[in-house]
Formats: sequence, C-alpha cells, structure tokens
Amino acid sequence: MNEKILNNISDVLSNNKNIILIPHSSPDADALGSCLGLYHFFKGENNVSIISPNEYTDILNFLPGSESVIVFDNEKEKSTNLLRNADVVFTLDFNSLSRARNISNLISKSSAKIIMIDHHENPDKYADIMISDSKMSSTCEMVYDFICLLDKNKINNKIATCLYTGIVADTGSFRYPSTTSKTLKAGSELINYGVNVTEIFEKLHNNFQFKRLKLLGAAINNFKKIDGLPVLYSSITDDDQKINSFKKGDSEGFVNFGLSVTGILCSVLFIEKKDEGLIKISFRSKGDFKVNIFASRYFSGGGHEHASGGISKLSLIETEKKFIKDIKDHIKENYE
Ligand SMILES: [Mn+2]
Repeated sequence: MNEKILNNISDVLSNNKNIILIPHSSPDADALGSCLGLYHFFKGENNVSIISPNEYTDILNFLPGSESVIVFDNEKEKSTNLLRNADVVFTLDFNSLSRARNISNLISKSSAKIIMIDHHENPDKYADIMISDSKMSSTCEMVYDFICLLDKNKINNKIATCLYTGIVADTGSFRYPSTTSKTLKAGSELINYGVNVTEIFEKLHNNFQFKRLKLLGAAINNFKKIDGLPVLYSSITDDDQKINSFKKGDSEGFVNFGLSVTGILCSVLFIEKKDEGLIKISFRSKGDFKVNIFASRYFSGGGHEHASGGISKLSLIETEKKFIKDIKDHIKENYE
C-alpha cells in the first residue's frame, strides 16, 4: 500500500464517522472475517455497521461480533437508512458492485467515500480508494496489513480471530498457491493474540449435520471423468438437496474433492437451483489451468485463477453437455 493511499485514508477515516462494511453476497469466511475484523477495529470511535446483502451459512456464527451483522434482505429499511447516512463504505472481498446484489444501487448512489479492499482479479473501478491485489491470499490478510498501517496497537483477540479465520479459509489452511511467507507471518502474528487455532479448524471443518455428509456422498458419487482430459465434474440435483435438507454453504468445498485424484487439473460442480431457474457452478483448478478465464467466457462468471464461479440458465443435463463441449474447445484452443 503506497503512501498516497495511506494519506487519503487518514483523511477519510478521522474519528466519529458512520462506517458501513459490506461483504459480497452469500459471504464466506474471508468476506465476513474481513468485515468483522474491521468492525472491531473501528468500533468505539465510530458508528460502524456490517450489512450483508443476504443470509450466510450459520457455520460462521462463531466469529466474534457476528450477532451484530445486519442482513439486507431481512432489514431493508434499516440498511437503507444506514447507507444513506454513511460517511465511509468499505466493500470487502469483491471486485464488482454486482456482487453486493440489491445493495449495489444504494452504494453507487451513496455520497459516502467508498473503499475497496479485495484480492480478485480485474476489479471494476467504482471505489474512491482501491486497495486491490490479486496476488494476496485473502482479503483478511489485506485487512491485517491495513490495520497494521493504521494502528497495530488496537489489534486484539477478536480482530485476530476474525482475520485468522478468513486467511485459513481462503488458503485451505495455508496450502493454496496464494500462500506466501507474508501470509504465514500474518497468521503467526495473529496467533500471538491468543487465537484458538484448533477451535477455528473444528468450527470451520468439523461442524456439520449428518445430512451434509450424505449430501457430500451424493456429490462424490456423481463425479464423472471426461475421456482424455484431466477434468472431473459432478452435480447436486434439486432432489439431492431436498432429501438432505440443503442449507446455504452445505456444498462448500465439495468441488475440491475432484482435485484429489491423481492427474486431475480441473474439477467442476453443478448445483441445480430449480427455484431460481438456474445452475450454479463452481470451478477449481491447479497449475496452469486458469478457470476464471473459462468461467467468464462460457458461464457468465469469474473469480480467481484456481477458484471461480459461474451460472447457467439451461437445464442440468443441457448444462453438462454444454460444459463438456466448451471445455474440450477451450483446452484445444489454449493448452494444446
Ligand atoms: Mn476472499
């Protein structure tokens, strides 16, 4: 972060401001962790609120302060008023206003200064102050650096717990290629504030209902291989979800199992959403295979090089057919 940004930020963030923190829709641990980290940092000297565009998985309810998160879908009037009176809006862990769904209009109309902190590629230029670096492991690592610059002395156990959780979630516990020595150093420094490493691991990974295990079974059973390509794909049908009482976040991480197979470089999961009339798609990859390019070209999506999302409005069967053709074309064009 250069000095000019820091000066601008010090101007914007003098005390007693109305600050709103916004994660992307269906926030994950990194999005919510970065909001909550900043929430605890600013609280006391400012009026600060977190507004999530929609509901999120209750797995994240262990994060300190999560009870104060306002869900826009449930409290539209309150959220709108808060945004109307905001001096500063942080958008965290997303690169395009559309990822804030129904809030995006309110953000673009707002007279507040907008500060983006994010690690996704190709960010839109909607923010007054843009702190964007796609080489960073997580938004939480960036928020850690940001807080260290502003006032490291204010870091406490709550802030450290929120930021550490986002970092471990986005790096697969410090294993993904985005993990750098700086990431590990941030993790190491955060642990010094008394972060309970084991408890966070248990809450994130060993905290599910039995039905979610059965849903995972269905997803694993549905994996198929495309002949001659290092690609696996699976699907979760609407019925699979009904039988197993699907809740938001339940399928998180399922797609990664495809990458556990020797030689597989790309794994894809289709999730049928009959009520929304679409298929949600998760793409994961390793090595040179960049799924964000594929996702944006063929499935109106995007994200990180090795972890992206997309959608399809075709039926599940048609989507799978289209995918098989598209991925063959794409690999032929780019990798052969
Ligand atoms: Mn992230």
